[in-house]
Amino acid sequence: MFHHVKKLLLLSSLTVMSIRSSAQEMPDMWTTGANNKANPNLEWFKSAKFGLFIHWGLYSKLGGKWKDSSYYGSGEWIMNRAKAPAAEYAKVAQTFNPTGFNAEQWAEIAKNSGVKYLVITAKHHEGFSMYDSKVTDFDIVDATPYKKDPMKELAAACRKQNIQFGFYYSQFLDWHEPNGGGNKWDFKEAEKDYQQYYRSKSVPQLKELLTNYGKLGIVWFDMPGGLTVDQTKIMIDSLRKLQPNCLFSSRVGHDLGDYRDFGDSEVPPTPIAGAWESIYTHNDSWGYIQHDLNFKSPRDIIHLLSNVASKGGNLMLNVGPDGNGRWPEYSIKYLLETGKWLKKYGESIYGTTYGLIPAQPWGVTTSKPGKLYLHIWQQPDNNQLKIAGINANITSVRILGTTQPLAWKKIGSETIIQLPATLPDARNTVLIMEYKGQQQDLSQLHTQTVSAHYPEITMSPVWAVFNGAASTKSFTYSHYFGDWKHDNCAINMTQPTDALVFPLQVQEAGDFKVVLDYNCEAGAATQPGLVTLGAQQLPFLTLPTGTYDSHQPMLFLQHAVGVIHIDQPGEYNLTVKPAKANKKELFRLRNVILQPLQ
Ligand code: H79
Repeated sequence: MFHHVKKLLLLSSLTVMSIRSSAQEMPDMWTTGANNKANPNLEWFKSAKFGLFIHWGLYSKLGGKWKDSSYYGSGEWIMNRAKAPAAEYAKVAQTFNPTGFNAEQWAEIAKNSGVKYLVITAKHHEGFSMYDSKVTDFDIVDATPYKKDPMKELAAACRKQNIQFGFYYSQFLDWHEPNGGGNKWDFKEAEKDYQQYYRSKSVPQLKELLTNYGKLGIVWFDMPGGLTVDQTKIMIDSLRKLQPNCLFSSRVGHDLGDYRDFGDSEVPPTPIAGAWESIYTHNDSWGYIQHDLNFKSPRDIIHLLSNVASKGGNLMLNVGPDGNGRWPEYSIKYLLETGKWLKKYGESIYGTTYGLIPAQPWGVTTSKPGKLYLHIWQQPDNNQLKIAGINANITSVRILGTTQPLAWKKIGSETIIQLPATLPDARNTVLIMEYKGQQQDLSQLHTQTVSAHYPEITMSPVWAVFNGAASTKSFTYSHYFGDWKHDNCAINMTQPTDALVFPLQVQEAGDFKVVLDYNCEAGAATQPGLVTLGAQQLPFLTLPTGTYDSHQPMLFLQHAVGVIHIDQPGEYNLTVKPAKANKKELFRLRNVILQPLQ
């Protein structure tokens, strides 16, 4: 006999379910927020949704090798990591001759990849200027055999393709200059005059970029430092005069940017209003590394793009051309493949905002007035999409790009859409649901949909209700160097009262294996924990995975703790908590995974 699972009376209808009042603030070690001012210049940016980032500099010529050593991780940091003397590193310029660079071709690939804006490194932390600068001789025209300004051509080629063009500029770090931030292996920290650096290089160069390359969409600042709020304001004002419509990224510092950037390779856990951007690189490095072949697949890119869009943001994806000016073959191939997907399904990305219903076992949603786009990443095994919470009057449901209506019906609060046995795109087929009237914004709803028709249901604690001291924290760490990962975990669970409660909307009865995905330090291992659903209890002991250190991979264990049975569809609460008062926090819980058992 299975225990009968009691329905939760509290959660008797969708409208009274717990809805997050405001999006969660993400702690981050280098991101600052934006100024939140109303800004008409943000309109193009907010509807663009997909941008291309390009890291290109002397590090691209090195390709991840300095002397006899190969480096992994962020290739544009190679000078810093090798502590290469500035004078010696500067000699790389003497052989930097990117004859393979073809602005027209770059812009054409960008166009066919479906990006609406392009941001390229004018100067990264290494201090080398990839454009014709009068401020220094350490630039591509004066210091290399190439002798030409590739940025002039690229700016023109992008405009021809109707792509907004922008520059990345590292305004504080400059390992080539005695007064620039960061190089302490050649220059004494105590002797640095950052003001002098801003006055003599940074600001004059930013002025060149804002003067000589036509209308810029964005100046993408990175790594603020050395300036007070007032000094930053003065700098921004002096630059804005040159191009009042140009957007500045939030990494200009002190919350003075026009839109918000998250950390490198970070997507916020919950939908967020306003203008913001996630940045990712195609492989592990931003700058070209010859031996870095860990490229994201077209499916990965399409999922990343639709996931970011479903939360209301832009994705700017990076490619690292080599020292000859050629893009990695996989980057060309997979970006063009993404572009093909966008040709068909772009309506569900461009000009959209976050989805009005929460993430589903099958995928995510994006929206426009009167339209909900359903991004199907995972087809249910019964070919029926069952969705709770659609309260608008549906007028039609179609596969995007076809005129063939899909059959749908409403049963209670659920909408059931009949899918064809095979979807046209196994990576992400998008349905368009058109409706009249208002659709309630349920994007912050805590409830997790559980269905037996998917291989597994993954639930982040970000959506749990936190009792006692339990809370959530974003853990940041890298595998190699600068290839940041970010995982939100539940923390501070030491007492049975520090419980996580996951409100579930279960669509089908069944047995489910409960798998806890967590990190646990050795000292916290073997502590007793408990998963409960009604009267059912799954006791477990924590297992060690290793410590957390931002410069080490954070290891997670997928620990199967038992089976629960659900008698009938409905609303339930699943809780995870310490079984007794423990000395240490139970673990850092990243996900609760439910696997339907056959
Ligand atoms: O251009 C790419 C990166 O090179 C750049 N942002 C993206 C778009 C970036 N620069 N710095 N960071 C990202 C943050 C780096 C922080 C750290 Fe470190 C580098 C932490 C560990 C290594 C600096 C050096 C702080 C500690 C050691």
